[in-house]
Amino acid sequence: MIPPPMKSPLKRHPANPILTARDVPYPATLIFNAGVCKFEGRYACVFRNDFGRWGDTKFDGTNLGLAFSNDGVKWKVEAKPCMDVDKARAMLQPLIPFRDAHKEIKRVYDPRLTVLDGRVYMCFAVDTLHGLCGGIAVTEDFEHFEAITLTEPDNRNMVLFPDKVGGDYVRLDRPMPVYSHGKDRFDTWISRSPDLVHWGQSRCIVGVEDLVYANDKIGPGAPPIKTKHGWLTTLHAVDRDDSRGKNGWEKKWAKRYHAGLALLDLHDPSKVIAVAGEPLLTPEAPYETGEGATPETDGFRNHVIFPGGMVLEDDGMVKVYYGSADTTECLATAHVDELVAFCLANK
Ligand code: BMA
Repeated sequence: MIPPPMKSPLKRHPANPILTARDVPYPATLIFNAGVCKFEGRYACVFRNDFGRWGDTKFDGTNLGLAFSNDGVKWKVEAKPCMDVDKARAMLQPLIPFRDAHKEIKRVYDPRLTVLDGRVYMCFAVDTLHGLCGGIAVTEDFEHFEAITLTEPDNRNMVLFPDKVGGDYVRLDRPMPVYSHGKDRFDTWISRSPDLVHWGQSRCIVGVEDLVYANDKIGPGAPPIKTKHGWLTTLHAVDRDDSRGKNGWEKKWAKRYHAGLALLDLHDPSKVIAVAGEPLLTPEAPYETGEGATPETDGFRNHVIFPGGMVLEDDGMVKVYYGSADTTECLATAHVDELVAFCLANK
């Protein structure tokens, strides 16, 4: 008899949501999809802030806020965002030399942080007049950012590995092939680079069909962590049900986003060792589903869990940070060995 799939070991933190618009000292409405890392003795968090009127889906803008923490749970938000659209345009202008970045770049969002060789690399999505791109920038102080590369459209949800593999930088991303698929149906890809600028050897490593709980699209979540069993990496995995009705601020929201988990070979991460057979986290808590619909719980898009940060502590505990209902930032934890076992249960 086949044993039933192991349940996810991940536990929601009792302090959830750990970061909301109320913690932010400038106009802020939706605080979510943050990148989190440990850098110079403290936790750093760069979060997405879509600001406007509560309940109104027409936003005034998006910027990236910055917060620090000593324990990874309680955060102090800095007085100003670390990136807004004007700063992003100036930063990205060298990468689009024959176009005017002020016209070209519409917004920058969904930051992911990777510490590599003592510096912080930030991957982010960029909406441009000519499509959705993925960018990588580097910083040492979260104030000065230097842009390194920008993908062709359409691609986003890029995450960088925290170590080189076989001398190359490695990233996961999610290209968006609309011509061949004609609809949402996106998968997780891997690419390598000798210098962070030139990317290639691209392979699709996990397809939607590999996750029984996804029927729409899947892609990277947080940057992977290194374990002795392989690279452990979160995914976002979407199941769509068009019979779902109003579910948040929009008239209709048919998608549900789960967190998934995969284990990739340490020496060749294009080889997938295992993909967990059940979601790592599925929307259940009121701040994820919008149940109760208080202003705090009725999210912009309910039933969305989007992992964006993963921190491995010295004692083996793993902190997984995730955007909840595209409205707040949350935390869940488990031991790394339990996470690996959860993945391998489906091997
Ligand atoms: C995607 C992106 C994410 C967001 C998700 C759910 O298309 O915009 O930033 O979390 O949808 O709304």
